[in-house]
Amino acid sequence: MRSAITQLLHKNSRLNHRQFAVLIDPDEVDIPALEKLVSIAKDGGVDYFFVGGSLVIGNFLDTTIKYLKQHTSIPVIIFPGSIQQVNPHADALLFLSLISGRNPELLIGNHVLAAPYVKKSGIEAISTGYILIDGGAPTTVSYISNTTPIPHDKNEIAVCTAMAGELLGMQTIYMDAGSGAKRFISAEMIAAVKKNIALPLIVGGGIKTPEAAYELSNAGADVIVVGNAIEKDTALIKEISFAIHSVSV
Ligand code: 1GP
Repeated sequence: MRSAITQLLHKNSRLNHRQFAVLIDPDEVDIPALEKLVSIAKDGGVDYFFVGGSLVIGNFLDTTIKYLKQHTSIPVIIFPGSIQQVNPHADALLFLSLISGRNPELLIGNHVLAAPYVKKSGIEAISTGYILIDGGAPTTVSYISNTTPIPHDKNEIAVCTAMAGELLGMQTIYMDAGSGAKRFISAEMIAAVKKNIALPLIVGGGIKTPEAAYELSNAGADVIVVGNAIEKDTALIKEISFAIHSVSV
């Protein structure tokens, strides 16, 4: 099983090199939009493309992944909302277990169904403890997953959940307020989680400005994920990337 991206995440986390992932929802792009994204992302020093979503309706996922692979050397990582989003052309796949929830299908059920396809495809699977945090309003992911996010101010629940993920052998933790969240995860919660685990920490949901990206990177997020805000304004890529990469710890 390949492990290049997992190793890269761990190395950058050890070295305190903050990283930036642009999340692409395949339902929201076409070829001209991808062309523009790729050209700005190359200039802007984007570290990863995440591709996927809780609900992907169209059939542009495969084209999106292939386009990104053909036109950039930026690693493409699938952030799957369902088994249907497993695709062998990406560099890696976040093999997510929704550990903040108590829905057995998203803790282990879907994984059993996906495992043979993932193994057969040879894609790098990054075991990821996925933790949903309340972002001020129900999001697609909280509705679709049928789980209750951890309350915004309950840092200790987030810390214990992340520690459990680490003890279970997961390779990274992804704390998410959900796409389009009204408020992003607090810097205090991120700092508390970071202090208690030695895994790369991915953070996303509702991050719309370079200031927010800086604050959360500075608090300990190894990878900042931005989707919605960039869909609305691609030019934000450069400013957010600059903010994240200017954090020195
Ligand atoms: C959602 O973490 C991602 O799962 C990104 O969220 O679209 O709000 O940036 P946004």
